[in-house]
Amino acid sequence: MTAEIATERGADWKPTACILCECNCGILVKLGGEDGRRFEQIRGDKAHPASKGYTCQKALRLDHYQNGRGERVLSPLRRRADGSFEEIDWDTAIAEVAARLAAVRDTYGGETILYYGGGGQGNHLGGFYGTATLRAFGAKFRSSAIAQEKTGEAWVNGLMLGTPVRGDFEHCEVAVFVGKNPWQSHSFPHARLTLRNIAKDPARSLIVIDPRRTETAELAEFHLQVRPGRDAWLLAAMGAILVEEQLIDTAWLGVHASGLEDVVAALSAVPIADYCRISGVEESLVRAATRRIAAALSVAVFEDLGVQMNRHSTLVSYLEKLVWLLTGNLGQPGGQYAPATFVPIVRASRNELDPRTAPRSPVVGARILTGLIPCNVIPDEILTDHPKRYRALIVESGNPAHSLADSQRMREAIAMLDVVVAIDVFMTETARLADYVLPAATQFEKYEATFFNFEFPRNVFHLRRPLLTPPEGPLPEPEIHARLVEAAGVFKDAELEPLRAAARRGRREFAAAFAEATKANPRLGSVAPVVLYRTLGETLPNGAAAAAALWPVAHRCASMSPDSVRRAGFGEGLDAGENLFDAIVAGPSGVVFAVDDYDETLRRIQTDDGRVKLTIPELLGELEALRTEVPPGDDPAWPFMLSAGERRSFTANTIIRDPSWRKIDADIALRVSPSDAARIGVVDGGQARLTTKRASAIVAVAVDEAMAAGHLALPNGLGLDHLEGAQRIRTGVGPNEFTASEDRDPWVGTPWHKSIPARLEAIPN
Ligand SMILES: Nc1nc2c(c(=O)[nH]1)N[C@H]1C(S)=C(S)[C@@H](COP(=O)(O)OP(=O)(O)OC[C@H]3O[C@@H](n4cnc5c(=O)[nH]c(N)nc54)[C@H](O)[C@@H]3O)O[C@H]1N2
Ligand SMILES: Nc1nc2c(c(=O)[nH]1)N[C@H]1C(S)=C(S)[C@@H](COP(=O)(O)OP(=O)(O)OC[C@H]3O[C@@H](n4cnc5c(=O)[nH]c(N)nc54)[C@H](O)[C@@H]3O)O[C@H]1N2
Ligand code: SF4
Ligand SMILES: [Mo]
Repeated sequence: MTAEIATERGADWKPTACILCECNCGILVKLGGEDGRRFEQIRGDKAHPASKGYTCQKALRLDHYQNGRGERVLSPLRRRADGSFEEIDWDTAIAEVAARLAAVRDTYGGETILYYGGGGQGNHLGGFYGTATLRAFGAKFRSSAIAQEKTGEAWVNGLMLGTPVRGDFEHCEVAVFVGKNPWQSHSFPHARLTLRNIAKDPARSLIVIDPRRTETAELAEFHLQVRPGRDAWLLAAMGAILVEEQLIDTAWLGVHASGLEDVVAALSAVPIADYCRISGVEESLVRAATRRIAAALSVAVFEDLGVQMNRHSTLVSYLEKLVWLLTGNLGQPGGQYAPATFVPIVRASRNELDPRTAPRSPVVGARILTGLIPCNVIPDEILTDHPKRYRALIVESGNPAHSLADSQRMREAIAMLDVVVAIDVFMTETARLADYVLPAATQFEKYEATFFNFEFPRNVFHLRRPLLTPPEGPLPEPEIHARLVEAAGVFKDAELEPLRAAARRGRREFAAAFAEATKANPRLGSVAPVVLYRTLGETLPNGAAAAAALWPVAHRCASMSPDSVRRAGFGEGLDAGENLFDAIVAGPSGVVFAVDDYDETLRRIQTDDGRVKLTIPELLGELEALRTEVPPGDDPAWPFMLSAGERRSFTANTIIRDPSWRKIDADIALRVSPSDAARIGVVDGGQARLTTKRASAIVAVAVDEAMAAGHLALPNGLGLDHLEGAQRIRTGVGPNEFTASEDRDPWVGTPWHKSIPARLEAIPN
């Protein structure tokens, strides 16, 4: 750390990161208050190599997570027969949970234990240790929120490129956002600054595809105001225009891609004018935006929930990628890049991509991608008498009874299980349905990190240090998993003694001892994170035992991306992994673990022949079938399309439960266009009845000029309880009361949350 940064921070400013979105901006926190535990002041950390001092308004309100009125769980809890909970001590909780999971394994097989979660926007270390618990009890299947948003894109990226990619918005000439509102949702560094820079530069353009005139669309040169759920027709038209107007970069494609003929044939057959009309966007505007993309030196694209949680989501992911691939926007500044990997979090494996070996879920046979069961099929996998139905559920840092599609069916499914264990900081909607609740320390009371490491050309990993000690009761997840694994009897503590002794002598000796021990007893290797935590962990400085599981990760990263790690200054060979690991443990504001050049992206393409595969036959079939499909949204019985779960200035999934963290109350209301509001007779600040095929409820209404007629938007992160005195108070209604688990993508099971047929009615006086 330089002297300058040390003074700027001063002694009382402690470095950590914001945990509210995947950017994880570095922040400095000044603690205060009577007990010294309040987050009195928060500001951006200039020493953080990715965010460099940037934050948005949400980070400044993090005290509401740490010290808000969410119902914090302070002791392990066990459900009584009458549904109430009693406090139990940790030894009892661990012994009983282990016995219950073992009983499920012995009676029905370990594969009937499902693990959901493992981390939200700011915490992935716990889920890493959770892998050891799964192995200890023979569990095979896991799921997380990623399997309700990113698996379609992961499949398409896997088939076409063999690697995840992201857009370089800082340097692009043209930025395209498809169902993404980065002004509110961020997802790349310095989002608002970057958007403003593009908007004010006459040489650059912003293209936004969104039914709402969002804050991002407001800045855009081209706003393609698509009708909800009709992006497939729009993107097909854009691809077809590239072909028809001969805007394809054939020179680049000739060198870097294969399968162009099939794609050109399929796109040539698209009736452009019809598809533009179906999409609701003027053909001249679609053509102008497409030409702008083709004319640009570089185009960066981000598709997100507006299309990933929508009809034809996997097809749309494919068409979106075709648009930037056909125009040659891969592997150059301002185009798409493949970041170096620390932990592969959204990467489909070769096994998963190969139809002969692709794993499937045990009951309904749903495709498993990135190791995850599609969230929408979880109820189908439980509410059945199939012999392999799940019998037990471990939920860690997730709130599936609230966040996943169809809360009603999810609650029914959870009630059918033999045992449910929730590991959470708070008494969540899911924890309340559990048999055991194991209280976790908050993300500021322990070592934490995320694996959302997508920066380029300098990629960053940040191991955060605790700011506070946990109160009596809650434990960090690595300790919880270590105790569960020990209770499962996977190893005897005496087996760890030689490893501990070796760790005290040095890292080299430890490496040799670890290799030997796991060879002699493969069960030790199967729970490696816990073994490392209990051995190597005890020798790490500043109580950083939880970092121990990152030791093999650092080595794997250094061996998989040796040039990148060397360029980041960590040397070569075994030293590189060791040096990287030491730097991670030593660096309180994050570490640049990989430095790349732009060509690295092309080298990271992992298809059979190292070229981009343009053809995905299944999806070309779906493209063809659009011709005869009745587009959604014209059913007179359901005059509205509801987007359930919009990101706003004060939403953050279900991480903050205290509603007073919001500075704007209207943030929680259903948005309606002025013309619809007038027609129905609802007013801004009033209430109305919202109905879908799944539910009907009264909601607060905000009349919003940015909404298109016929479109409704309900925010995410509502319908959460917090405590006022001893009373639980609920704010708003959970978006997934209105959603249905069967409404999902045929390939990967992602939900159609953003175009739900709905009715909205005034409430009679
Ligand atoms: N403030 C805030 N930021 C967040 C989060 C948060 O909770 N709050 N959560 C984080 C997480 S987990 C994620 S995954 C990201 C998600 O980030 P985004 O995907 O940007 O979030 P959303 O607001 O859900 O959806 C984006 C846009 O999709 C549009 N949309 C709705 N229907 C359609 C449609 O049919 N077609 C198209 N093209 N667009 C449509 C909506 O109008 C909206 O503007 O945000 C992250 N950042
Ligand atoms: N209808 C609809 N539904 C949606 C969306 C939508 O747009 N529309 N968006 C979806 C998206 S993109 C996402 S990512 C999901 C998110 O849904 P989930 O996967 O359920 O994640 P979160 O809501 O972030 O829940 C995080 C949980 O972690 C807990 N937690 C916080 N810190 C810690 C910790 O240190 N340790 C432990 N053990 N727990 C902790 C919080 O209390 C909370 O219960 O929601 C999804 N649901
Ligand atoms: S952009 Fe995301 S991580 Fe950064 S301060 Fe805002 S919510 Fe937090
Ligand atoms: Mo998400």
